Amino acid sequence: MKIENKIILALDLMNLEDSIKLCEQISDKLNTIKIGYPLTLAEGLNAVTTLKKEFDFNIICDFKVADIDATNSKICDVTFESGADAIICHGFVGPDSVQACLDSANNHNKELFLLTEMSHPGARKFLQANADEIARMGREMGIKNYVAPATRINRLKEIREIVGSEACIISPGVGKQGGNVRKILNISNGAIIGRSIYEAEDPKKALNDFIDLIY
Ligand code: BMQ
Repeated sequence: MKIENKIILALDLMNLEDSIKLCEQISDKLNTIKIGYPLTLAEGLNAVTTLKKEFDFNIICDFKVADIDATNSKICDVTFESGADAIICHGFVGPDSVQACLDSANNHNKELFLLTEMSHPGARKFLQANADEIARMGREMGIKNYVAPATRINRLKEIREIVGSEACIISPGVGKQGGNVRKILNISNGAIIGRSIYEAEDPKKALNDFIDLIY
């Protein structure tokens, strides 16, 4: 997946109309957006289908899929059929659950991102202790794409070492959560940015300011 300007917009607005307006403002500078539960629970998977049709972005569905294998297959299949180009799954559920997501992605000729460690403070409590193992599992399974935190640069480096230089890592936690876009893009292939853009008075300017910091 080629991420224009190395920025992925986390489109966590609560309705499709506002989402379309925002996308119209930024679509000349971005080609990849991440859509999660806020927008899809509010508007349905139709939000994915509509945004894909209107803008032809790369759409990463952030559903943090974390169920048994049979259920994961169904979640991934319906997501890919709605027009998503990629889906994010959790790794802590283990290899059978993750394999079901990978199989669905491969069957649809789409991509899977494996979430390793999360960016928020609470990730230290349970997830951090197992994040390296999750990344190792992903590598052994042949997974090419990962999510790792922009808020802990040392952990990001450690996860990069495990998954290897060829893997694609995208990182949430820039801006509002404190991560530095320039620093993390020495390690990650893309920065996921939400509120710092969509809550800004001028989202286009906010995005351009991030791009100026990168280049
Ligand atoms: P924001 O830039 O903090 O507003 O948004 C970050 C986005 O990344 C949100 O959609 C979060 O749900 C998501 N996210 C995250 O912040 N940390 C993680 O570890 C995983 C994740 O998906």
